Amino acid sequence: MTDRLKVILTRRWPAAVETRLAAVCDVRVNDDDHPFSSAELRQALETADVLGCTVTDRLDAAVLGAGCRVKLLANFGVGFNHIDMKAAQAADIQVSNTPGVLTDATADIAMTLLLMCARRAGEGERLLRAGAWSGWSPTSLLGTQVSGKTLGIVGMGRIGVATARRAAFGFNMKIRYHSRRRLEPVEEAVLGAEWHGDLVSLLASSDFVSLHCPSTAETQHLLDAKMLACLPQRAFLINTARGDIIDEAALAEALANGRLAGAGLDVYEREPVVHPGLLELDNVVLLPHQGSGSRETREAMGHCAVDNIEAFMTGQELPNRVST
Ligand code: 8YV
Repeated sequence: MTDRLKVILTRRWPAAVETRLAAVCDVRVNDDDHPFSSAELRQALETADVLGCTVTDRLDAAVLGAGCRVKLLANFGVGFNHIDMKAAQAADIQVSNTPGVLTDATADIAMTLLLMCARRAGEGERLLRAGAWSGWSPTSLLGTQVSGKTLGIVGMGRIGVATARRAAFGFNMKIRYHSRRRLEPVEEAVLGAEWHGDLVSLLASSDFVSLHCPSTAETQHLLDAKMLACLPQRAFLINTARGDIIDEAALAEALANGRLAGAGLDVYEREPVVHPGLLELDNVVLLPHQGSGSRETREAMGHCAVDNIEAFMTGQELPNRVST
Protein backbone atom coordinates (compact mmCIF):
# COMPACT_ATOMS: atom_id res chain seq x y z
CA MET A 1 0.00 0.00 0.00
CA THR A 2 2.80 2.42 0.85
CA ASP A 3 4.08 2.48 -2.71
CA ARG A 4 0.80 3.85 -4.06
CA LEU A 5 1.32 7.11 -5.90
CA LYS A 6 0.65 10.11 -3.68
CA VAL A 7 -1.63 12.67 -5.35
CA ILE A 8 -2.67 16.01 -3.88
CA LEU A 9 -5.64 17.86 -5.40
CA THR A 10 -5.47 21.59 -4.79
CA ARG A 11 -9.28 21.95 -5.26
CA ARG A 12 -12.26 19.59 -4.96
CA TRP A 13 -12.87 17.68 -8.19
CA PRO A 14 -16.27 16.15 -9.14
CA ALA A 15 -17.10 13.29 -6.74
CA ALA A 16 -17.04 10.54 -9.39
CA VAL A 17 -13.57 11.63 -10.44
CA GLU A 18 -12.18 11.77 -6.90
CA THR A 19 -13.61 8.27 -6.31
CA ARG A 20 -11.98 6.92 -9.47
CA LEU A 21 -8.64 8.44 -8.47
CA ALA A 22 -8.84 7.18 -4.89
CA ALA A 23 -9.23 3.62 -6.19
CA VAL A 24 -5.76 3.71 -7.75
CA CYS A 25 -3.79 6.34 -5.79
CA ASP A 26 -3.29 7.71 -2.32
CA VAL A 27 -5.27 10.94 -2.72
CA ARG A 28 -5.35 13.96 -0.43
CA VAL A 29 -8.15 16.41 -1.13
CA ASN A 30 -8.57 19.98 -0.02
CA ASP A 31 -11.65 19.49 2.20
CA ASP A 32 -12.92 23.07 2.26
CA ASP A 33 -11.88 23.80 -1.36
CA HIS A 34 -9.99 27.00 -0.48
CA PRO A 35 -7.45 28.28 -3.04
CA PHE A 36 -3.96 27.14 -1.99
CA SER A 37 -1.43 29.76 -0.87
CA SER A 38 2.11 29.68 -2.25
CA ALA A 39 3.25 28.01 0.99
CA GLU A 40 0.59 25.30 0.65
CA LEU A 41 1.52 24.74 -2.98
CA ARG A 42 5.16 24.47 -2.05
CA GLN A 43 4.41 21.96 0.69
CA ALA A 44 2.27 19.90 -1.68
CA LEU A 45 5.05 19.92 -4.29
CA GLU A 46 7.48 18.62 -1.68
CA THR A 47 5.24 15.84 -0.38
CA ALA A 48 3.29 14.41 -3.35
CA ASP A 49 4.23 12.62 -6.58
CA VAL A 50 1.46 14.29 -8.57
CA LEU A 51 -0.27 17.62 -8.06
CA GLY A 52 -3.77 17.97 -9.49
CA CYS A 53 -3.85 21.73 -10.05
CA THR A 54 -6.15 24.38 -11.53
CA VAL A 55 -6.16 27.96 -12.79
CA THR A 56 -6.31 29.22 -9.18
CA ASP A 57 -2.81 27.87 -8.45
CA ARG A 58 0.03 30.23 -9.23
CA LEU A 59 2.80 27.78 -10.07
CA ASP A 60 5.58 30.25 -10.76
CA ALA A 61 9.35 29.81 -10.74
CA ALA A 62 9.61 30.58 -7.00
CA VAL A 63 7.10 27.84 -6.11
CA LEU A 64 8.48 25.32 -8.63
CA GLY A 65 12.07 25.71 -7.42
CA ALA A 66 14.45 23.00 -6.24
CA GLY A 67 13.34 20.20 -3.92
CA CYS A 68 10.04 19.27 -5.60
CA ARG A 69 9.00 15.64 -5.18
CA VAL A 70 6.11 16.14 -7.62
CA LYS A 71 6.90 14.88 -11.11
CA LEU A 72 3.53 15.58 -12.74
CA LEU A 73 1.31 18.63 -12.69
CA ALA A 74 -2.05 17.26 -13.87
CA ASN A 75 -3.88 20.45 -14.70
CA PHE A 76 -7.67 20.42 -14.45
CA GLY A 77 -8.26 22.74 -17.41
CA VAL A 78 -6.90 23.42 -20.87
CA GLY A 79 -5.19 26.79 -20.24
CA PHE A 80 -1.86 26.55 -18.45
CA ASN A 81 -0.68 30.16 -18.26
CA HIS A 82 -0.67 29.85 -14.44
CA ILE A 83 2.21 27.36 -14.73
CA ASP A 84 5.76 28.54 -15.45
CA MET A 85 6.58 25.91 -18.05
CA LYS A 86 10.30 26.69 -18.10
CA ALA A 87 10.52 26.26 -14.31
CA ALA A 88 8.54 23.00 -14.53
CA GLN A 89 10.89 21.72 -17.19
CA ALA A 90 13.95 22.75 -15.18
CA ALA A 91 12.54 20.84 -12.18
CA ASP A 92 11.93 17.80 -14.42
CA ILE A 93 8.17 18.02 -13.92
CA GLN A 94 5.78 16.94 -16.68
CA VAL A 95 2.59 18.93 -17.27
CA SER A 96 -0.71 17.66 -18.67
CA ASN A 97 -3.96 19.49 -19.46
CA THR A 98 -7.53 18.66 -20.53
CA PRO A 99 -8.06 19.83 -24.12
CA GLY A 100 -11.11 18.98 -26.22
CA VAL A 101 -13.58 18.15 -23.49
CA LEU A 102 -14.47 21.77 -22.66
CA THR A 103 -14.78 23.08 -26.21
CA ASP A 104 -18.58 23.05 -26.44
CA ALA A 105 -19.19 24.37 -22.92
CA THR A 106 -16.85 27.30 -23.47
CA ALA A 107 -18.27 28.14 -26.90
CA ASP A 108 -21.74 28.06 -25.31
CA ILE A 109 -20.64 30.64 -22.74
CA ALA A 110 -19.12 32.84 -25.46
CA MET A 111 -22.50 32.85 -27.25
CA THR A 112 -24.31 33.41 -23.94
CA LEU A 113 -22.21 36.52 -23.32
CA LEU A 114 -22.60 37.72 -26.90
CA LEU A 115 -26.39 37.44 -26.77
CA MET A 116 -26.62 38.82 -23.25
CA CYS A 117 -24.67 41.97 -23.97
CA ALA A 118 -26.25 42.56 -27.40
CA ARG A 119 -29.79 42.17 -26.01
CA ARG A 120 -29.10 43.85 -22.64
CA ALA A 121 -30.21 40.74 -20.75
CA GLY A 122 -28.26 41.54 -17.58
CA GLU A 123 -29.67 45.05 -17.45
CA GLY A 124 -33.22 43.78 -18.01
CA GLU A 125 -32.92 41.18 -15.27
CA ARG A 126 -31.49 43.69 -12.80
CA LEU A 127 -34.32 46.12 -13.57
CA LEU A 128 -36.98 43.47 -13.06
CA ARG A 129 -35.48 42.12 -9.83
CA ALA A 130 -35.20 45.67 -8.49
CA GLY A 131 -38.98 45.99 -8.89
CA ALA A 132 -38.43 48.80 -11.41
CA TRP A 133 -40.22 47.23 -14.40
CA SER A 134 -43.33 49.24 -15.16
CA GLY A 135 -44.43 47.01 -18.04
CA TRP A 136 -43.79 46.62 -21.76
CA SER A 137 -43.06 49.62 -23.91
CA PRO A 138 -42.17 49.87 -27.63
CA THR A 139 -38.90 51.69 -26.97
CA SER A 140 -37.50 50.45 -23.69
CA LEU A 141 -34.30 48.40 -23.29
CA LEU A 142 -33.67 48.17 -27.01
CA GLY A 143 -30.63 46.09 -27.83
CA THR A 144 -28.70 45.17 -30.94
CA GLN A 145 -29.77 42.48 -33.41
CA VAL A 146 -27.31 39.57 -33.49
CA SER A 147 -28.53 37.58 -36.50
CA GLY A 148 -26.68 38.36 -39.71
CA LYS A 149 -23.99 40.51 -38.08
CA THR A 150 -20.23 40.02 -38.43
CA LEU A 151 -18.31 38.09 -35.78
CA GLY A 152 -14.54 38.51 -35.62
CA ILE A 153 -12.78 35.63 -33.89
CA VAL A 154 -9.29 36.07 -32.48
CA GLY A 155 -7.69 32.61 -32.17
CA MET A 156 -9.31 29.96 -34.37
CA GLY A 157 -8.46 26.85 -32.35
CA ARG A 158 -11.03 24.30 -31.16
CA ILE A 159 -13.09 26.78 -29.12
CA GLY A 160 -12.86 29.50 -31.77
CA VAL A 161 -14.19 27.07 -34.40
CA ALA A 162 -16.97 25.84 -32.09
CA THR A 163 -18.03 29.44 -31.46
CA ALA A 164 -17.90 30.21 -35.19
CA ARG A 165 -20.13 27.20 -35.91
CA ARG A 166 -22.73 28.36 -33.41
CA ALA A 167 -22.66 31.90 -34.77
CA ALA A 168 -22.71 30.91 -38.45
CA PHE A 169 -25.25 28.10 -38.32
CA GLY A 170 -27.37 29.28 -35.40
CA PHE A 171 -27.39 33.03 -36.03
CA ASN A 172 -26.43 33.36 -39.68
CA MET A 173 -23.45 35.51 -38.69
CA LYS A 174 -20.61 36.30 -41.07
CA ILE A 175 -17.36 34.90 -39.70
CA ARG A 176 -13.98 36.62 -39.94
CA TYR A 177 -10.93 35.51 -38.02
CA HIS A 178 -7.36 36.30 -37.09
CA SER A 179 -5.24 33.35 -36.05
CA ARG A 180 -1.67 32.10 -36.27
CA ARG A 181 -2.88 29.00 -38.04
CA ARG A 182 -5.10 29.47 -41.04
CA LEU A 183 -7.95 26.96 -41.46
CA GLU A 184 -7.92 24.55 -44.40
CA PRO A 185 -9.78 26.02 -47.41
CA VAL A 186 -12.56 23.46 -46.93
CA GLU A 187 -13.00 24.46 -43.26
CA GLU A 188 -13.11 28.12 -44.25
CA ALA A 189 -15.68 27.31 -46.92
CA VAL A 190 -17.95 25.40 -44.51
CA LEU A 191 -17.97 28.28 -42.02
CA GLY A 192 -17.88 30.96 -44.71
CA ALA A 193 -14.93 32.28 -42.71
CA GLU A 194 -12.65 35.03 -44.00
CA TRP A 195 -9.09 35.11 -42.66
CA HIS A 196 -7.52 38.44 -41.69
CA GLY A 197 -3.74 38.39 -41.34
CA ASP A 198 -3.96 41.80 -39.76
CA LEU A 199 -5.69 42.12 -36.37
CA VAL A 200 -6.53 45.80 -36.93
CA SER A 201 -8.45 44.99 -40.11
CA LEU A 202 -10.39 42.24 -38.28
CA LEU A 203 -11.29 44.54 -35.40
CA ALA A 204 -12.29 47.41 -37.68
CA SER A 205 -14.67 45.25 -39.71
CA SER A 206 -16.47 43.36 -36.91
CA ASP A 207 -19.74 43.99 -35.06
CA PHE A 208 -18.73 41.47 -32.38
CA VAL A 209 -15.24 40.25 -31.50
CA SER A 210 -14.72 37.08 -29.48
CA LEU A 211 -11.31 36.16 -28.02
CA HIS A 212 -10.20 32.52 -28.13
CA CYS A 213 -6.40 32.71 -28.16
CA PRO A 214 -4.25 31.45 -25.27
CA SER A 215 -2.56 33.81 -22.83
CA THR A 216 1.10 33.98 -23.81
CA ALA A 217 3.83 36.61 -23.74
CA GLU A 218 2.67 37.67 -27.23
CA THR A 219 -1.02 38.02 -26.32
CA GLN A 220 -0.61 39.95 -23.03
CA HIS A 221 -2.73 43.10 -23.45
CA LEU A 222 -3.18 42.27 -27.13
CA LEU A 223 -6.34 44.37 -26.83
CA ASP A 224 -4.78 47.49 -25.33
CA ALA A 225 -6.15 51.04 -25.58
CA LYS A 226 -4.78 51.40 -29.10
CA MET A 227 -6.33 48.18 -30.38
CA LEU A 228 -9.61 48.81 -28.56
CA ALA A 229 -9.80 52.11 -30.43
CA CYS A 230 -9.75 50.13 -33.72
CA LEU A 231 -13.11 48.54 -32.88
CA PRO A 232 -16.13 50.34 -34.31
CA GLN A 233 -18.17 52.21 -31.72
CA ARG A 234 -21.07 49.81 -32.34
CA ALA A 235 -18.93 46.77 -31.48
CA PHE A 236 -19.16 44.32 -28.58
CA LEU A 237 -16.11 42.51 -27.20
CA ILE A 238 -16.43 38.98 -25.74
CA ASN A 239 -13.71 37.28 -23.68
CA THR A 240 -13.87 33.67 -22.53
CA ALA A 241 -10.12 33.06 -23.00
CA ARG A 242 -7.91 34.78 -20.41
CA GLY A 243 -8.29 38.16 -18.73
CA ASP A 244 -4.80 39.44 -19.40
CA ILE A 245 -5.37 39.42 -23.17
CA ILE A 246 -7.32 42.68 -22.60
CA ASP A 247 -6.08 45.77 -20.77
CA GLU A 248 -9.02 45.81 -18.33
CA ALA A 249 -8.52 49.44 -17.28
CA ALA A 250 -8.49 50.56 -20.93
CA LEU A 251 -11.62 48.49 -21.62
CA ALA A 252 -13.45 49.99 -18.63
CA GLU A 253 -12.58 53.46 -19.91
CA ALA A 254 -13.68 52.73 -23.50
CA LEU A 255 -17.00 51.31 -22.25
CA ALA A 256 -17.59 54.19 -19.84
CA ASN A 257 -16.90 56.76 -22.56
CA GLY A 258 -19.20 55.06 -25.06
CA ARG A 259 -16.32 54.36 -27.44
CA LEU A 260 -17.43 50.74 -27.43
CA ALA A 261 -21.03 49.48 -27.30
CA GLY A 262 -20.50 46.74 -24.76
CA ALA A 263 -18.56 43.73 -23.54
CA GLY A 264 -19.18 40.27 -22.17
CA LEU A 265 -16.47 38.89 -19.91
CA ASP A 266 -15.96 35.52 -18.24
CA VAL A 267 -12.28 35.99 -17.34
CA TYR A 268 -10.29 38.78 -15.68
CA GLU A 269 -6.73 40.02 -15.32
CA ARG A 270 -6.52 39.44 -11.56
CA GLU A 271 -9.18 36.84 -10.73
CA PRO A 272 -11.17 36.91 -8.54
CA VAL A 273 -10.67 40.70 -8.50
CA VAL A 274 -12.60 42.56 -11.21
CA HIS A 275 -11.64 46.10 -12.23
CA PRO A 276 -13.94 48.38 -10.18
CA GLY A 277 -14.66 50.51 -13.25
CA LEU A 278 -16.30 47.51 -14.94
CA LEU A 279 -18.52 46.74 -11.96
CA GLU A 280 -20.18 50.14 -12.26
CA LEU A 281 -21.14 49.78 -15.92
CA ASP A 282 -24.43 48.57 -17.34
CA ASN A 283 -23.05 47.82 -20.81
CA VAL A 284 -20.86 44.95 -19.65
CA VAL A 285 -21.95 41.44 -18.72
CA LEU A 286 -19.70 39.89 -16.08
CA LEU A 287 -19.60 36.14 -15.38
CA PRO A 288 -17.35 34.50 -12.78
CA HIS A 289 -15.17 32.27 -15.02
CA GLN A 290 -17.97 29.82 -15.84
CA GLY A 291 -16.76 28.81 -19.32
CA SER A 292 -16.33 25.11 -18.65
CA GLY A 293 -18.89 25.02 -15.85
CA SER A 294 -21.37 22.36 -16.87
CA ARG A 295 -21.58 19.21 -14.71
CA GLU A 296 -20.86 17.03 -17.73
CA THR A 297 -17.83 19.06 -18.79
CA ARG A 298 -16.24 19.36 -15.35
CA GLU A 299 -16.58 15.61 -14.93
CA ALA A 300 -15.04 15.00 -18.36
CA MET A 301 -12.18 17.36 -17.47
CA GLY A 302 -11.58 15.42 -14.26
CA HIS A 303 -11.57 12.08 -16.07
CA CYS A 304 -9.18 13.48 -18.65
CA ALA A 305 -6.83 14.60 -15.85
CA VAL A 306 -7.06 11.13 -14.25
CA ASP A 307 -6.29 9.47 -17.62
CA ASN A 308 -3.05 11.45 -17.60
CA ILE A 309 -2.28 10.51 -13.99
CA GLU A 310 -2.88 6.82 -14.75
CA ALA A 311 -0.61 7.00 -17.81
CA PHE A 312 2.07 8.62 -15.63
CA MET A 313 1.64 5.86 -12.99
CA THR A 314 2.24 3.13 -15.53
CA GLY A 315 5.14 4.90 -17.21
CA GLN A 316 3.25 5.54 -20.46
CA GLU A 317 3.29 8.61 -22.67
CA LEU A 318 0.81 11.18 -21.29
CA PRO A 319 -2.22 11.51 -23.58
CA ASN A 320 -2.28 15.30 -23.07
CA ARG A 321 1.27 16.29 -22.30
CA VAL A 322 1.88 20.03 -22.55
CA SER A 323 5.23 21.06 -23.95
CA THR A 324 6.75 24.49 -24.27
C1 8YV B 1 -11.24 25.89 -16.29
C2 8YV B 1 -10.48 27.28 -18.23
O1 8YV B 1 -12.36 25.54 -15.61
O2 8YV B 1 -9.71 25.15 -18.88
C3 8YV B 1 -9.50 26.34 -18.85
O3 8YV B 1 -8.49 26.82 -19.36
O4 8YV B 1 -10.36 28.43 -18.43
C4 8YV B 1 -11.59 26.92 -17.33
O5 8YV B 1 -12.73 26.72 -18.04
C5 8YV B 1 -10.18 26.40 -15.38
O6 8YV B 1 -9.08 26.85 -16.06
C6 8YV B 1 -9.79 25.34 -14.37
O7 8YV B 1 -8.39 25.20 -14.22
